[in-house]
Parts: sequence; C-alpha cells; structure tokens
Amino acid sequence: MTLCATKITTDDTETDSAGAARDNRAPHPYRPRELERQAQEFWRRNSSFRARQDPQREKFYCLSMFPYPSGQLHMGHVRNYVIGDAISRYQGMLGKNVLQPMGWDAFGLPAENAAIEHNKSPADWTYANIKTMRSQLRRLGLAYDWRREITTCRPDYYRWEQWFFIRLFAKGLIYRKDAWVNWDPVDKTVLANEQVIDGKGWRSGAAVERRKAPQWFLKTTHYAEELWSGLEDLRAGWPKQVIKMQKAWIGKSHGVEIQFALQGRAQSLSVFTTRPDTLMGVSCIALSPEHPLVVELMKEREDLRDFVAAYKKCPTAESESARREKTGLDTGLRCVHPLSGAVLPVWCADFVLMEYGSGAVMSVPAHDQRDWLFAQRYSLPWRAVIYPADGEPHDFQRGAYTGAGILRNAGAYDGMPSSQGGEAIVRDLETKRRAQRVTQYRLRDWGISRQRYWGCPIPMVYVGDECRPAPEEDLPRVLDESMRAWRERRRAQAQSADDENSRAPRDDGEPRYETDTLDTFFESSWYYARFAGICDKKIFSEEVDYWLPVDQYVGGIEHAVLHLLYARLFHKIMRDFGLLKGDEPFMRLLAQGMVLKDGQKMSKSRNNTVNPERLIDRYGADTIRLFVLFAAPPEQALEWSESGVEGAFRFLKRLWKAVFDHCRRERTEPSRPRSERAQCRALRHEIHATIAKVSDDLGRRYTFNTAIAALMKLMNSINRFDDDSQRGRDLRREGLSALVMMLSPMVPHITHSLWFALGHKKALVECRWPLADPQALSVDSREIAVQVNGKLRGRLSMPSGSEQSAIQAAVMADKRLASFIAPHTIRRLIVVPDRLINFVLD
Ligand code: ANZ
Repeated sequence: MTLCATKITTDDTETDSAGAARDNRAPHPYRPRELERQAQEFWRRNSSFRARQDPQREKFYCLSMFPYPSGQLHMGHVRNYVIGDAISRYQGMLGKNVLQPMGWDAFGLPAENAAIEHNKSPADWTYANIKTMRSQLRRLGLAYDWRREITTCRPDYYRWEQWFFIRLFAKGLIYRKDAWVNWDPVDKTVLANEQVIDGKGWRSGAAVERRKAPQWFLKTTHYAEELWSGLEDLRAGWPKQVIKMQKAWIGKSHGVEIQFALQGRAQSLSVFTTRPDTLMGVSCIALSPEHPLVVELMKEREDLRDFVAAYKKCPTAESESARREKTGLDTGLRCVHPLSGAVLPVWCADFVLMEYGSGAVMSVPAHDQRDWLFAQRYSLPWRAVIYPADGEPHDFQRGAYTGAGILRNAGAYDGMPSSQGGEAIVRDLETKRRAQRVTQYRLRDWGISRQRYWGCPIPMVYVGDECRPAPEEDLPRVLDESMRAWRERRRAQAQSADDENSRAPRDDGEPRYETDTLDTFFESSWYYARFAGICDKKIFSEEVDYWLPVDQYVGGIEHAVLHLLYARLFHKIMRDFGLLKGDEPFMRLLAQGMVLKDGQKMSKSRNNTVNPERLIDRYGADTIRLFVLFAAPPEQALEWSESGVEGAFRFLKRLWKAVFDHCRRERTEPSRPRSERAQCRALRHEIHATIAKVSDDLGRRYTFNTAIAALMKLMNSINRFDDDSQRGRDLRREGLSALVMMLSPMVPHITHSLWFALGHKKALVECRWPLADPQALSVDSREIAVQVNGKLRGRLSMPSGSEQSAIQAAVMADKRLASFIAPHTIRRLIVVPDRLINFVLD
C-alpha cells in the first residue's frame, strides 16, 4: 500500500522560497491536479472500490442511472453521479460492503441520427463517446467498481436479453400483432405512447401519424395489479410524486360494464363506466372510431369512412386525444336504456379510445365535462340527475356538475345520495343481467419493437408463415456493426416503411431473421440486476441475490414512469422465472433536480451548457463536487453559478491551510496549559454535535448542503480556537481529523491527502466513520445574563461550567455587548456560575 503523506510534504520545492524548500515540512498551496491524480491512482492500485460478495457484512447497493453515451458528460450527469458517490462513500465508511457500478445505455436512435450527421457508423460513434465519457467520469473520482462495467450494445450484454426474450415468448408474455402505432415519419419508426409529446415524436419533433403495422408486444397488463399494489411497499423510500405518476399511468379503476340492447340487432353494446349513479342522465352512447361496429358500418357509410380517415391522421397517445376538440358523427344506430327503456342515439366519437374499457362510453353531458362540451357542439339533449347535497344551485348552462350529490329526475332512485343510488342502480342492473362489476387498468401492453438498426436484434426467425425463436445455440444474434450493413438496413427500412406489404413474410422457404430491434428501454429494464450478478455463463451469477435489491437508486425524475415502471415489471417477471428474488428492484429512490443556468434548464439546445471537464481542469474535481452538493438539496433545482464554484474552491484552500497551519504549529514547543477548560469543552461539543448532524444528513436526509454548511462552521470554530497547549493541540487535531473525514464522501481527493498530513497511517477510504461521543454531546449550554452596572444588557449562550474568563471573552467578542464596556475600566466582575455575569465599571 502506498502512502501519499511523504509526497505531500516534499513535492513543493520548485515554487516555494529557498528557505521553505530547505525546510521540506513547510506548507504549500492547494494544487488539486496532482493531488487528485495521486488519490485516484491510490484507489486504483488498492482496488478500493472493488465489490466482492461477503455474507458476513451488510451490503449496500447504490446505483445511479447509467448514461446514454451522447458524447460529453454534462452537468446533469455530474450532479447525479456525485450525489450517488457521496452516498456510496458514506455507506462504505459505515462499514457496509458497497457496490457502486457504472455502464452505458448504448443503443438508441440518437446514435443513428448523430452517425448520419457525422458520416460514421453508429457503433464507431457510440464507442468513441463511451471512451471520452469514461475518462471524464474517472476524473471525477467516483468510487465505481469498473470491473462490472456494462455496455448494452455489446453482444456479451444483449445475448442475455435475447435469451430472456425467448423465455418471455415461450411463456406467452410476448406476442406479435397488427397494431395501430404512432408512426414518426422523420425518424421512420414506431414510438411508444410515452414517446409522443404534444402530438410530436419526442426526438424528431415531427407530427406523429397513426399506422397499422405488425409489432411485438410485452404483456405488461398481465402484471398490472401487482405493479399497482407493489407501490404501497415503496411509499417509505420513493418520492410521493413518482408514486403518484406511476399510479396515474397504471390507472386502476373500479367500475361497471353495462349492456345497452341495440335496436334491430341481436347484439348489445357494452359500456364501461365508473359512474353508474349517472345512468339516468345518459343522452347517447359513443363508440370509438376503431370499434368493430363502426368498422362494419363504414362499409356502407361514406361520411363515416371520411370521419374515421380524418381521425387516423391524429396520434394515438391518450394525452393527445384529451387535448383536441372532440368531434363525432351520428351512426344512425339506436339503442335502449337498460332501466328506463328510452331510445338513445349511437354516435362515433374521436375521444373514445378502443384500448380502454370496451371502446364505448355512455355520454352524460350534465355530469362529465367532456360529454358536456360534446353535447354543446352537436346540440345533444342533456338531463341533470345529480344535484349538490348542500342545496347550492349548480348552473348546468355553464358546465357539468361532476361531484357527488343527491339523485333527482332519476325515477325510483330519487332522493338517494349518489353513492347509494349508484349501488342501487348496479344491483338492479345485475338482477336484469345487464351489468357486471369490473376493474380496469389504463396500462397497455408495451410495444417493444422498433424499425431501427441500432438496437438489440429480436431473436425470432420466420420460415414461411411461421415465426419462431432463434435456436439457443444461435445466440447471440449479433448486429452487424459495419458501415455497409448499416447503410443497407437504412435503405431497406426507408422503403419498407412506406410499403406495409413488404413486411409480409416471404414464402421462398428461406429462414429470415426479424429485422426489427428492441426498444432501448428493454436494455435499461434489467441492467441493475446484471451489475449485481455479472458473469459469462449465465444471465446472472448467484451474487445477484446477495446484492439485490438496489438500496439506493439515484436519477432524474423524467424516468418516473417509463424506465422505473418497466424495471419493476422486469423484476417481477425475472422473479417468476426464478432468476432472482424479491418483489421490487429499488428500495429507495432519489430523484435529483435539474441543473439550471439563469433560471433555465441547462441544455445543449439552449446553448447554455457548462463543460465539466473545463471546470475540472481549472479547479479540480473536488471543487465541482463540493459546489453541486452545496448549492442545493439534491431533489431541488440547482442554479449554476461561477461564483459558487469559486466559493467552493476558496473553502478547500482554507481547509488545506487550516490543516497545514496546524501541522506547522505542532512542530514548535507547545505553550503552557491555559485554564480555559470551557473553551475546549465547547469545541469538543461542537465537533461531536457536528458528527451527529452530518451523519444524519448523509445517511438519512441526503441533505449534503446542510452537512457541508455545518462542516464549514466547524472549520471556522477550529480556526478560531487558539489554545496552543498540548491539550489544545490534541483537541484541534481531533477536530481537524473529524472535519477531514466527514468531508471525504463529498471531496474525496483533498481529504485523502490531508488525512495523511494529519499523521494517520491508514488511508481514509479504509477508515470508519466517526461516532459522536455522547459525553461530549451532553455538555449542554446555559443562558448567561450579561449585566453592566447591574443593568441587563443581553444574554449569551455558553457551555455549562464556563469559567469567568471564557464568559468575559465571549462578551467582549460580541460587538454590541462590548460597546457598553469598552470605553470604561472594569472595576469588578461578579459571576454566578451558569447564570450571570455583572460588569461593575468605573
Ligand atoms: C359515464 C360517466 C359519467 C363517466 C360521468 C364519467 C363521469 P377512469 O376513471 O379513468 O377509469 N370511459 C370509459 N371507457 C372509455 C374509453 N374507451 N375511452 C374514453 N373514455 C372512456 O374513467 C372511466 C370513465 O371514462 C368512464 O365513466 C367513462 O365515462 C369514460 F359523470 O361513464 B364515465
């Protein structure tokens, strides 16, 4: 093991004065570059962050979301990874066995787009970026176990994804069907609903179209209930907002399916509603343009055909249809109200989703705002059946009344509160066999295929009409990464994109591999488990059960739904396949806030980015780390400020000086012991109170900013402490050691050096976190009344048992109090211990 201590005190000969050079123990200025390189070299040589399974020790798996190798590290990455690193290092110093890995989410569309721009193959572009970003990450001094690095575009990773895909297929969890999809005409690919934002492709910004194409799906819906109920277990460790977003996405609702008989037809229409209490106010039934009945009617009705054609020009995403103005068309069909027997028109309306409920709704304009707007537009009749219970009149001309209330105009149900009325209506319908209680989920099966080149090849083969999994010995189905292969694929895809028929299987008997690739969210759904159990022979080694679940996951809030939901889904499936244990992958989740500059998100498109590498060159990694942790609590937005960075740098310089000033003093003769025990006791109290506070901040609250503030305060107190007796020096050393140690999860390089400078022999990464001494903490403070000539002038808080001189010094250090005393001569001092000091003046 190498120690840097000797180095620290000798490597300064070239800049300091000749005298200082002769005395090689002289302090020298803080120079981060060399010192950070040395610390990193030390950790590398000692494999300080290699994670090994050890059943004797408590484990801690800390994971930061792995980056997409876009080219350069940005400040958002830096923030994410520094937070994760501070947590990991702290947990390691508590004695836990820590795993903190890093890798690359390397497949994906942007690589293809950038490759086109730079005339490189997506593979070359991606691997070059990884190289750059890896070296940038290394310079930040993050405590990663690099031996577990994962690159998702490499066959050693995706072969197991293909293996898993085949198992999913065998279990019936993956299927292929023709589906309406969101088609991005610029990126020439299908997008998931979640990737359509404001009707536009999330990457290209192009207006998305609806298309029907054969697609691969994963049966997400099979796990809908467990994904929903599992959220309860995450309440303790996940942000409320993320749970809420997942709940909205899964969208569980209890309701009723009501049958409306169709006039002149044998079949009836099934309608899903969560508001059976409004049944007596139904004015029409609305069908989705994709409803089978509409498809049938279209054959004879040209106006219906035109209506549906116009609808198909709009994107499929639900959020989109919510925004648009609702349009509809009367189909001419009529149906019968199951209780009143009234005849109701059947419309086709664009706001009804085929994928939800039964693709048909009962429209109640008086009690649903969407239906109200629809009725307004087409002058449909409406009937109010629920009125506010408090008797406050509701103006139905101005909008729907959507709340609960009392039923009126509702026949047999008049006078009932809406919940009771709804229940009575359902029971009556059940007796007539016209209704069934059902639970619905908004969650849809996940469309996982993409018509792109740069992704994991789907391991399926077509022989004639038949589609079957690739034989296991054929795995991995390797993506041909050559430039030529890529160009050919692009050409073929551009052609087939405009010709749906070209995707039909050929029947020349030749096996054909599926050319679609997997959505890149597939790779990021299981990487956390691969890190834990990385090995050549299997998807996971046994180690996976030791490390999982992830104890702390750190990443952006933008992944609240997609990634975090898919990973939970995969975890449950992998558990059911016996590949790992436990129900949830991530116990605690920290969603870090954005990095802003001048109040706006720092981003390439806004052209307001700051290059982290330039900052490291100028100030060193520790300064950047300190700045991002100090400037804001992790969940909040962080406003970039160059002066904040300067401030962080200045603090580290002061820390450096404080330690070396102390070292220099220690080489001189100590002064005689002074009598101010109280001053010592106060400092010890502060040291240990700071230990208690910082431990809580780093271990539980993750408020690095308040931890750093407390440590800055401690440094000031140590600097003010001027007792140079042996006892005072010992205490100062204790304080500086605690300070350096507690700063180390945040600024690991400078503290690595200073620790040795303070004379410790064992490297700081191998040391245990300090424990607060309860005895030192028990020194409580007392409020001391300060009188001048018997008149109360103020109060001071002092450690109990403070001696007269300490109190007097404290009074004189207080500007306001001192102003009463300073111009005069003190004749006498009267002290009541722990209570009062009275200055008797001339
Ligand atoms: C009548 C009604 C009256 C409704 C009322 C609401 C308020 P959640 O709670 O999200 O599950 N609905 C049902 N299927 C639909 C579909 N395929 N496309 C669009 N809307 C659909 O929503 C359930 C409500 O959404 C259902 O309850 C139905 O409208 C509508 F005062 O039925 B309701």
